[in-house]
Amino acid sequence: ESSSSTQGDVVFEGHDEEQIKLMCENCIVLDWDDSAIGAGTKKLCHLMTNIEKGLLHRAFSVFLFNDKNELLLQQRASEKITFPDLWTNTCCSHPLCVDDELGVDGSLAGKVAGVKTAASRKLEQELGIPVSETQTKGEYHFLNRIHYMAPSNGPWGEHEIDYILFFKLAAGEQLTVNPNVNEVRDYTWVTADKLREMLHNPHLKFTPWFKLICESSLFGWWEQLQDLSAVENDQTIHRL
Ligand code: DMA
Ligand code: MN
Repeated sequence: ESSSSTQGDVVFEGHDEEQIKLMCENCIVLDWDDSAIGAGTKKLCHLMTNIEKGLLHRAFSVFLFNDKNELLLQQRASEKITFPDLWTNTCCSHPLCVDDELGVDGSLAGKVAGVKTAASRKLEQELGIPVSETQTKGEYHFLNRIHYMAPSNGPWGEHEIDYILFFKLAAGEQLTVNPNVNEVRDYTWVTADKLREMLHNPHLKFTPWFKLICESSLFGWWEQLQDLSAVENDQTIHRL
């Protein structure tokens, strides 16, 4: 779909131009076993009318921790078409339907490698964390995949197989954080106790996937941050 085809499109009325353009990106369309079966625009993949017919795509959620075991949270910009203004984990997005993000051989290891490439691309685009820093100052750990569906505002929603990635900054390292205001309204580093307090604050709103992950597994994983070997590389797709 070319960007000219988004002009005058009623579903984009009143939305931000930069975010409308991103709706032309090609997401990876999946069957329920997480095999790629095609490409679909971000727009197509996030319309509830398509999701209700079973359209499913690949996504990732990064949880980035510094060397004090604090997690970086972001508040989504008001410009975001889906889930604006909500607090969430460090960075979420979609690997695109291109060779270095698809995973060439269809193996889980290949798909994880593609998702990590996409994660570094988006950590730079959303939070201004240079790709060179995620490549050298810490390590990604693939934990598991979560299959979930969640409606957003208006005609929009999510239906994804979401790769959960922890990123751990190496001891003594620091990252450059310089948010893109079109993507990120605010950010903060939190301890587990601080996050628990935020989750109980009725004035703060969170994304549905972040709430699901907090309720199911985040705090347990967080306690094992020093050695994730017992919880990483889970082959099961968890249907939430
Ligand atoms: C989509 O995130 C991915 C998940 C796991 C919900 P997003 O809406 O932030 O994507 P993007 O940043 O590409 O708009
Ligand atoms: Mn999505």
